[in-house]
Amino acid sequence: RENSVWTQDRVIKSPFKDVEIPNLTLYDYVWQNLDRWPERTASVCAETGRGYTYEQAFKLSNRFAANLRTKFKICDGDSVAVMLPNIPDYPLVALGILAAGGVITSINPNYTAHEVQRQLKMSEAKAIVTLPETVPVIRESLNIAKINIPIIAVKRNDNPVPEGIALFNELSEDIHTDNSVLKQVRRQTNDICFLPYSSGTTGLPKGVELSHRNIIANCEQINDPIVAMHNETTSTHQDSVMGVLPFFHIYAATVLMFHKFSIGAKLVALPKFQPETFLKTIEKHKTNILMVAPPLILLMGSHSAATEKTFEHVKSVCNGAAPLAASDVERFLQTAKHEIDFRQGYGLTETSPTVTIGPKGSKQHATTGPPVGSTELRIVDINLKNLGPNETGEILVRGPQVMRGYRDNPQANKEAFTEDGWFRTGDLAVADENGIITIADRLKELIKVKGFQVPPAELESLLREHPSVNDAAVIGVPHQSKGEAPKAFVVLKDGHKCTERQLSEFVNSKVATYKHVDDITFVDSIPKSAAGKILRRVLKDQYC
Ligand code: 4UV
Repeated sequence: RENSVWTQDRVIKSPFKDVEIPNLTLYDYVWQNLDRWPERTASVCAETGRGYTYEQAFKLSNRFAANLRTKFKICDGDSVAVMLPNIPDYPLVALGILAAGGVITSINPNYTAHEVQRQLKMSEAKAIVTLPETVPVIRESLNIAKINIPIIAVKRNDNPVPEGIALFNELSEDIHTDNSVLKQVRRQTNDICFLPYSSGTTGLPKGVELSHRNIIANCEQINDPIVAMHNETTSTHQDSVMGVLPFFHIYAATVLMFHKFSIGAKLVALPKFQPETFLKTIEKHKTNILMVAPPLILLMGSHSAATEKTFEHVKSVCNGAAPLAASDVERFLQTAKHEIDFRQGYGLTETSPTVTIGPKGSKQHATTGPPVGSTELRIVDINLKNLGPNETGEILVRGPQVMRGYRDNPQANKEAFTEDGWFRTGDLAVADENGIITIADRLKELIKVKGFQVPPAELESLLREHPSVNDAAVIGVPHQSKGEAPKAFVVLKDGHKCTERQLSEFVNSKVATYKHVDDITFVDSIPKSAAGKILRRVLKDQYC
């Protein structure tokens, strides 16, 4: 099969079988095999052991769904925001929203009120599900946005719940719920079901419209026997999967939550990341499958508490979301000592997310493998002309997992797709004779800190809001443990004085910690093109 992946027109075809995409909603897809593992643990909290069986998860999320429709008037196509850490209830909340006919818009639980309000407004969320502890942030965000939507909290301990907040627990456990309202839900497989936010190649975060079919396609693509990391759930086996990547991000949402629920695995949710707890959880829950990003690979190979015993049950490890140093993988594999099937996946929020993944047993750790089933790639030069094997260019993608588009943003969609419908990733890569991809660089302005998106435009617009700032530009610079960190260049207004620290504090109070700007250089001017675009490459070459 190999060597036939390049067509005469220099399009790279997948070496894997085309996928069949069932004509279902994601909700029906995830539950379709429920009767094979009703008593198995679906999700469990790594900290408290609180969790649900598949049967319970199904029942509770359905009741929650019915109450979303009756008590909260959620209708087909309405967005419902989820701002939760990785708790075992997350998949129930998410699947409940889908069962109610809603669309999940996932929000980073560490966001500030300033960041939350923007997404609530843009997604037109009709309700938000969160923790009692986060209610004050949400109330502040609703105040800033001047909107009022109901807040539903997931109670997971004895912490007090603020007044006037409905509880997920009561809504999902109420046995008097009339589930027959769910018969009114009309959702088709091409309808939107998930609306995460991504800045794409340029600008501020935009709503990424993913359909039921997009995500189901991606689940089927990673089910290919040559690609799959899991083993079938049977009467004698259930994979234990580490839920450390944040569920709000597409990598974990599809690959950990929806996919792992569809195959009946046990999802171990880690609500608060701490290196020791993470490593102990792997050992205690006998993790078989680990989905991680580069900082975790680094940690697993270098932390003093990471030993052979920690990884005793680990069979497969997938890395993605940011570039990985081959030496970090080697160190991890040496620590684990036994044979581990390590692979990289590559993808984006806009592609549900998986575009390429290494096949089973691949030892090419620096590559991200060939395109998954039913997926075609092109590597192109700046004129969108197709390049051939071993030539570096931008990756374009076509496949059933590619988003419908950015919500209400025709301009961004025009830039994101070529005229003949290929999605532009903004990543630079090279493909070998067998269509195996190595990511070379990022062409787009996006910065990734620990694998999280940090859109420079967001930080630039905050910097420009400061009364002493005339102009600003932000670029990503290499960082040893985070991969990249933002660095700002600021032009002050004539006659104004302001310290780096004052500016940092001004910006950092409005954004989540991983977006913090702690490196600011004052300059006389920002290099720009004739059209006014910031010449980031010039800044990089000049200062880094
Ligand atoms: O939109 P996003 O935040 O999405 C992601 C998705 C990560 C995935 C997807 C499928 C997998 O199987 C998997 O293991 C991980 O992070 O950011 C998209 C950008 O992240 C960079 C690249 O610049 C994308 O445009 N990126 C994603 N995966 C890799 C990567 C990788 N393996 N190596 C280098 N950069």
